[in-house]
Amino acid sequence: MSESDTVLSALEDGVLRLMLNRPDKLNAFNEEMHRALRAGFERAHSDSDVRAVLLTGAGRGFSAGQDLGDRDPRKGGTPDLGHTIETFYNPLLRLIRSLEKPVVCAVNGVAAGAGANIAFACDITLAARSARFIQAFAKIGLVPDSGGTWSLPRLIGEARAKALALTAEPLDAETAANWGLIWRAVDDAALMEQATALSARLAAGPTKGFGMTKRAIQAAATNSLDEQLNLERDLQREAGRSADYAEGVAAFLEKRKPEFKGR
Ligand code: T3D
Repeated sequence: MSESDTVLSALEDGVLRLMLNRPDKLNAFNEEMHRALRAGFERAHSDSDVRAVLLTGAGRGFSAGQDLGDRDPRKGGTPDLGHTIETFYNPLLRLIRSLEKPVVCAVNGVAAGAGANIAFACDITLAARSARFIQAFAKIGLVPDSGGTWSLPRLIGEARAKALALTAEPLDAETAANWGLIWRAVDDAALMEQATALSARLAAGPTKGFGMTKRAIQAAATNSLDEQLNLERDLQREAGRSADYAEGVAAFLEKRKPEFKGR
């Protein structure tokens, strides 16, 4: 368990499970939850026993984004939202994207505002069939954050990105999967079992190779083909020197299951 109850954290079989835990607020982010989630991802970076992360939410929602109770304009003053973005959301997004270990996201219910875009930033996102994704920013006069204006057009194209962002219409999980925003929509009752099995499988895999694969795919967003080919050469050179590569090939030749150590 982490120090804060707002994110429940547990490490099992190489999987660090991080569960957003403010269910009465649909896991909306207050400062404590921001800090606890960041601590979870910082641990994932530094702890070699962590070989995959599973992010999910407690209760009927995944996350409703920023806690608007902390933004009540009737209490006076004008908030500096750029400060929150700089202090919390941007570092979180960078931690998720730069983690050289797989991040699985199990969207157990509604994902709105930053909650939706955090789910889209994870490496493999599964969603319960009943879940919905909402770019709720438009309803309160804000701009999509947490990488939404970057990930949405890349994943689904400008036309769909703009329509989702400007209308804030909910998108069901099945359509999100068909459009390529997430990997798969699964039956509600099967979500956690499938997400846990997938995370465990990834945690038992060649972590170094996974990390470099993630880095390469992300780099393709800004690289030319030549730059990408050179990157693949360099990463393959590094992967070829890993203990997991030697184990993978030996296991193939010996017709047995490989035992990857993540090195
Ligand atoms: O501010 C900054 O730092 C900048 C960063 C911004 C990032 C953002 O994420 S901005 C977007 C903020 N989020 C929203 O605008 C979404 C607000 N919520 C909703 O629109 C709806 O709750 C949902 C569509 C997500 C779900 O609707 P529904 O009908 O299933 O549930 P509900 O009844 O609206 O919510 C259940 C409870 O959760 C309710 O509390 P109550 O009445 O039972 O005591 C509701 O107030 C609370 N809740 C839901 N979302 C938030 C929230 N409380 C605080 N903040 C929320 N974002």
